[in-house]
Amino acid sequence: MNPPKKFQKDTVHSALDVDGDGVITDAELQQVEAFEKAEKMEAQKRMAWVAMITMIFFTAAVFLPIFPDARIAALADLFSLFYIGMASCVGAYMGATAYMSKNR
Ligand SMILES: [Ca+2]
Repeated sequence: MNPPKKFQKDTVHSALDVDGDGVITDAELQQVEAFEKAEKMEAQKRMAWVAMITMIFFTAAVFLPIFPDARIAALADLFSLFYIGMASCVGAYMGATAYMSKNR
């Protein structure tokens, strides 16, 4: 039988030893994986919120009198792309969340 594997001193993987006892167990690896998954989901949620808030603020800003009509007309094509991009970010988040909760 092979001897147990050892990590070098101060390895970059020492964060995987959650309880700090010097042994990286399968349970600890699963725990770290779950943490990373939760972190990723949190980042995606934040992205969706930022996209939604940006759309709202942008729409409000365009209606302010400081925004000249000529500029709105010139940027009309860009505006629709902006809304499609932001809305698809929100939609993708909602779709991914619904898909993940279905497969649980
Ligand atoms: Ca440990």
